[in-house]
Amino acid sequence: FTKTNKAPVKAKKSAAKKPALPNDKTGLEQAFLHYLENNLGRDLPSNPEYQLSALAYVVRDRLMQNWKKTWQTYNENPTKRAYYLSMEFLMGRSLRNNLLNLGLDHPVKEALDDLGLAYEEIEQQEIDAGLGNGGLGRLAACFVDSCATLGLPVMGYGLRYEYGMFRQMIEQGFQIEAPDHWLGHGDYPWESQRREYARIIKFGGCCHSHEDSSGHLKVHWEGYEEILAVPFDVPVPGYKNQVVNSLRLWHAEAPDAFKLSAFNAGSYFEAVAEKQAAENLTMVLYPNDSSENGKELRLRQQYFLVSASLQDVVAQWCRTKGHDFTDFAKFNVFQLNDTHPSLAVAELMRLLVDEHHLPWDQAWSITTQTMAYTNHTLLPEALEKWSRHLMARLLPRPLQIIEEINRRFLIEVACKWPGRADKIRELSLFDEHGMVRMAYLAIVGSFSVNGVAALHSELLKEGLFNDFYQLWPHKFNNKTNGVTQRRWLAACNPGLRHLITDTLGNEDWITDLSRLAALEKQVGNKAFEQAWFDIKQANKQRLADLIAREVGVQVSTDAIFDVQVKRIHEYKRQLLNALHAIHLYRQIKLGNTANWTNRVIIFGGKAAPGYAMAKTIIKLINNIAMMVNNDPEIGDKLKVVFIPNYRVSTMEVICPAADVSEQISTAGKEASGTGNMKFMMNGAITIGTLDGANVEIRESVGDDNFFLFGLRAHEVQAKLGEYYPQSYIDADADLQGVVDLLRSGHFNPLEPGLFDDVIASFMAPHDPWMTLADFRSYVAAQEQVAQAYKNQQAWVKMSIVNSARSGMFSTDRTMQQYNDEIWHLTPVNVS
Ligand code: B1H
Repeated sequence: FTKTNKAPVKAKKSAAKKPALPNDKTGLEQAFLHYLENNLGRDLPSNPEYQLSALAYVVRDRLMQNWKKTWQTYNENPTKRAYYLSMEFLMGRSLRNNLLNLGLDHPVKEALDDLGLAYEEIEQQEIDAGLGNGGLGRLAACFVDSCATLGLPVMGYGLRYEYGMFRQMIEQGFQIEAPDHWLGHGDYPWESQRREYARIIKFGGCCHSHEDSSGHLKVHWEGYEEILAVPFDVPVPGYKNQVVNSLRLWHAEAPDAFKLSAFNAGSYFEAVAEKQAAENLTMVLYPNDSSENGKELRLRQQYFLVSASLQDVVAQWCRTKGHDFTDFAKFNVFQLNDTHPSLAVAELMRLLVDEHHLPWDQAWSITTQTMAYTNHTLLPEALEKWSRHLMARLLPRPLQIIEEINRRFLIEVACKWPGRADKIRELSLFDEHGMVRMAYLAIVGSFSVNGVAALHSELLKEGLFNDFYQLWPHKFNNKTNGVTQRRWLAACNPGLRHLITDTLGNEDWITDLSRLAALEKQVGNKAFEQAWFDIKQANKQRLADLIAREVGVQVSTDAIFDVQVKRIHEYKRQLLNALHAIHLYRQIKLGNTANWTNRVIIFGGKAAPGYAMAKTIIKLINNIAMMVNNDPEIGDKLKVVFIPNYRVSTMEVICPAADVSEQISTAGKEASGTGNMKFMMNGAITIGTLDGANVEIRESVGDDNFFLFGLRAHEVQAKLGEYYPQSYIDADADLQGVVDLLRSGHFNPLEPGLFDDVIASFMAPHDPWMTLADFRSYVAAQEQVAQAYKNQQAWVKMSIVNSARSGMFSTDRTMQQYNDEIWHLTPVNVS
């Protein structure tokens, strides 16, 4: 090594002059072999894991170039930036997506071909980054993809869990959880550690206040323990625009000085144990979708994310602007992904007031101009509350700040509703049990509050947040979710990608999904319709192979592929689908098979490990499957399969292959749904209730291209308290038959009583999901599905229309709206 102490300016210039890395077949081949041989010390043919590593390094080099350029562009044009704070980023695999966005997919395949290697086999080696539970986490991943593609200066902030979403195995029909040590399999090629940006996070201790020399009250947070937050950056490339944004994931470590005194005092064992405890903070993702568990470690994780991220942004600010925060809100905006990061409101106040000595009012004005909150659920059990006691012990200073925010807020409430003690009680940030209502904190501290689908946003204003809506109507808005068509169409459905591109004459739809509308002109074009059909059949074969491999069941691609994949939750009503499976089984056994359409009912999804009912529903589905699939009399008329370990990479095989998309939640319960959009884009027809974004999907495709059933949200609401499940059974012989069969123990001959709780749940008058109320209309809608599928041409037409009208469900549209109506960022041009 020669020591170079050149001035940085010069170094930067020479870096800028560096020739671009070769992106042609030969250049890529050489780069690949270079990494395989020199970095990994392997020769061809090596095993595919090494091939993946080598290929990832090749791609990483090319991302790095653009990453640096993007940073330079941002630094040279200091404009407003947005920060997406989220406890979850469900990224899945990155290789294919990165290749697509860099425009390297074709040359890389050619290069590998040349070397006698199969790209498809190599990419299978990549482990999903499962740093999320479901829709909320995957939405964050789609958002950052779209922001990079739009050239928006948006950075994601999250946690680098060492264990992501658990791996689900099915044994004897039961869900078994195994740890997902996704980082333990070697290094993660897409991250770069950035220790120079590490921050200290405080926990515990207590607060003391004293007057400073000018008579102002100053608060000191003392006696706390410190944990180090170390950032790992993951590149997020835009589509062929040279933009590479960052996803910054924080990892917890014990600082070097940690418990040094304890070590020195001879408490070696205790000190090591405590060090380990510090590092546990980011060890594991909490696997609860849509329910809160109130665990101390979860609160620690939330504060850790929020404090590290805000310190990072504030430090960056101070590097260029010193301690002048006048324009802070003009240059920074934080989007809170649900209430999980809502402590950001208190933490920004703390940083501004305690550490940068701003007066409260100025700090509050800045905070309430920089925070924006997205709500993702109306379910009461998912609304976060944290006990004041826990907060007092863990976060004494943020708690004090929340108390002060509340004191001032309640004065505002009293002015709006004089003499209304009930309003004070109902709107207070602290409930009657001394719990902090995190959603209220988020609303009070934000200038924007949005829901994630039109219906959901309306229900927020009418119900849950009505009082806040009356106080601040201008804060409330809707941003209907979307999905990125790069991953969810272009990358996962290459057959359709090529047909669409050939038909439209260009790939503009990859960055402007509304262009798909032009596909509708092809309806009636026999050759196009045939090609459309053939692609679906090929995709169904790919899924049939996966099912054969993972479930051991042979399914025919001539049958309807009827798919429900999502988290297992009572409100999503996998149970309704299971009852329908029993109904079909029973009809076959009764010989009522005139005009029959063969069907494969496909389930997938994880149950939270502590959610007993959801786990029993999985077991029920598997028991039904066992009975149905092994009965020769049933044959291909009906198959039921439960695909284990549903995750992003399995959805990439499933959604291009679905004929029917099951979106059957109890109306008013699913905030939006995003799986519904992936299916639609890939030409599946939805059978669904008027819930979440289904409403908008149906408006887009028209009621001829959507199978609607079930109670409406207001009907569900109106029925509460006078819902009698037995009356539906009395009025419906089919339902009676289904329930009797289930009760008889037909599906659990060796496990008596196993499904008693499930049966009791849908028989209870207080069943909030009203499963039986929708049974008849669901079966009727499914009969329409079966009849419609018989007319292949009409079905293909519906399929084309669904895809053609999916334009508005791109996250490119969603992000454009966030930007136009909330963030107001200027897009950059990197070149
Ligand atoms: C959604 C969650 C969620 N809503 C708590 N709420 C969690 C709540 O770990 N936790 O504690 C995790 C997740 N997830 C989903 O968000 C909605 O149910 C979907 O309808 C929606 O499409 C999705 C994205 O907006």
